[in-house]
Amino acid sequence: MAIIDVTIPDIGDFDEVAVIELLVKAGDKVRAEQSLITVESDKASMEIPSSHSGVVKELQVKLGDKVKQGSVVLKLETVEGGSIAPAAAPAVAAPVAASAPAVAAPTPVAVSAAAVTSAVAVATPAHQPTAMLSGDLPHASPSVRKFARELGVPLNEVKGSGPKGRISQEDIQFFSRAVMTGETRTQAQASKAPAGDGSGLGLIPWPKVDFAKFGPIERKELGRIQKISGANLLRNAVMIPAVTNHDDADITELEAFRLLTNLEHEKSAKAGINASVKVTMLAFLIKACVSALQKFPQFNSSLDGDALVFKQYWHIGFAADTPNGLMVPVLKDADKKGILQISAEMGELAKKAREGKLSPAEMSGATFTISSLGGIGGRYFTPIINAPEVAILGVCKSQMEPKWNGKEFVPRLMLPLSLAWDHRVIDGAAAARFNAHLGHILADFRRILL
Ligand code: CAO
Repeated sequence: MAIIDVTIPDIGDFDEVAVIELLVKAGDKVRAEQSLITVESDKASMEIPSSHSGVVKELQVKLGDKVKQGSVVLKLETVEGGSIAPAAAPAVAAPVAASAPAVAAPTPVAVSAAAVTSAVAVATPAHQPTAMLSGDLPHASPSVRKFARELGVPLNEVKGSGPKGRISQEDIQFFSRAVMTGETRTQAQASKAPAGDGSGLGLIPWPKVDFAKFGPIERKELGRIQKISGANLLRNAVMIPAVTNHDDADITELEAFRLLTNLEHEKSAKAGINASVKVTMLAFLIKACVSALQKFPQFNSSLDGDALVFKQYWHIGFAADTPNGLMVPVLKDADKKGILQISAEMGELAKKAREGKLSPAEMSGATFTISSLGGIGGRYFTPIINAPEVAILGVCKSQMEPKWNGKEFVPRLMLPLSLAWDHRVIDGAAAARFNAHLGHILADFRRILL
């Protein structure tokens, strides 16, 4: 047994973040990886986990405190063998050296333009405020704060109806409903509206079924990433009027070029020349998407109230399947990088994602996302847009198909593309042109130089 300091780990690009929630108190028993506090910057909320199992001796932070990497969160009396073993806790980064301060990787709770949807979850609306960082934290209980975070509701924009403006769960529901429907509180209160009159969603309750009545069952809690992504997916699915255009791209020549490049790399590697990067189809897709995003800038924008924000940078998120759930690392400045660099960086980001070592910064700032199921299979699907982005490209497995060339059927390798887009920003003709441009580039990649 020993008393150690549990400190704030590497939290990416943020200098200082505010403590917005205390999840434990002195005397509490905690497990390694259990969340201790929630911190929030203007871009992200994350829970800071314990690096060891033990008993909390003394909290060293209070609500509203500003902390940074290395700040001591609490003093912990450890139990033997209670530290994080990398093998036992793949979702947690930074194995801890015996004499080093105890740190574990933070878990993003609401990272702007970050992790997980179909591709994506954990995205924050464009109007996500920087609130709660100063001393005047909105008055709300931890459970209400948690509820707000799950719905992506910015607490400082909610008017509390309780004593001294205290925010209740009902206030959060009103706020989220008002954002979706434009309804005022008075209308909402007056309306126990029947479905179909246009106010509110008017949904009937979720069915409650005693499954065990019909056969044996096993109940398993959702994982942390699933819980976070679920709330974000729901918001994105409900709030975005999304449409999907399906198309195919002829990648016969591009795939032949990719295979040849990889073969040459293998030969060079065997000859001792350092050329080990494996070029993937996704790297070409990222580059082709940047070309399409530059040609059709509204796809690289975000809605901000009644305005559109056009981004002059091209950061592409890509969905990565990991043991902890779906994550969306972001490849920054894809316009400035070549296929080899993109392939190498994607490989590193995907590895980090699988090991649970992505920092919030590595999951933030995407302007467009690609979700590729190409290595697995399928034909087409409708990905959910990662708000506040306005479009996402789904990619499935390429297949050899007979194509009519005007004289005869010839075998061509066809890549199925599914582009989902926000109809408030984009229209069907633009989406069809975007896909056509992608197809044009992928059919002959030299066109990207024109
Ligand atoms: N068509 C046919 N084959 C494809 C392909 C495509 N569109 N895309 C990839 N492949 C092949 C690759 O060539 C590779 O084959 P070899 O091993 O023979 O070279 C194999 O599939 C595996 O590729 P990969 O998946 O490892 O590599 P990638 O660059 O295509 O993808 C990554 C990387 C991180 C995106 C991927 O590993 C992954 O996690 N995909 C799942 C994403 C996901 O779940 N999206 C759905 C979100 S909705 O819930």
